[in-house]
Amino acid sequence: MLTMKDIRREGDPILEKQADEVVPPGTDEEKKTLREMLEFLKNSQDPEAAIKYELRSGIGLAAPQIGIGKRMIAIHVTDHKGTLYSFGIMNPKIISHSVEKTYLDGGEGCLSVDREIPGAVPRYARITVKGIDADGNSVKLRLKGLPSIVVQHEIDHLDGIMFYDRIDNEEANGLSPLTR
Ligand code: LHY
Ligand code: NI
Repeated sequence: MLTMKDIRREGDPILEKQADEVVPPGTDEEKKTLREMLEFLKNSQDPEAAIKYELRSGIGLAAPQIGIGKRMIAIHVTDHKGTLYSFGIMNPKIISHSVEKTYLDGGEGCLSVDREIPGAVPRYARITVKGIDADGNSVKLRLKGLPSIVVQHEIDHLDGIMFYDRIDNEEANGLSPLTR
């Protein structure tokens, strides 16, 4: 099982690289990795497991963060309405997005960054993402709110981009924030 020991921290070169596409539908090992990433997020949000394994609570994870330079992300997050978005996707691609942008009120954090970095990170308010799930099936998802922001944060990791690279308080000034 994955723990904080497996999480690469800022400064690790793998977090600065472009991750490789997974060859569809993904090998059994790649599918297993994706399931383990999702399991890590679930454990991190389970109060007992989090204490037992000393996990920092997380809602999203990208494969490069566990040292695997492949295009795979996992999300386990509840939106403002209480709907759970829990999935792993290989080769996630934003195929369309809103013109409207937003930012997370209070800024973003990162499991690979052990310090607080204030600042607003402009993100698309709504996105449509396609990719392949952990069973090897094609998926297409329409997302808004927190799930949309998390997916954009995770896809950035696949392109070697950290949230602080995108902090732009001036742009955010003209946007309406998303409150958690
Ligand atoms: N995980 C962050 C986490 O706290 C994701 C995140 C994204 C937090 C956006 C806040 C805003 O679970 C990661 O850093 N994954 O890359
Ligand atoms: Ni991150």
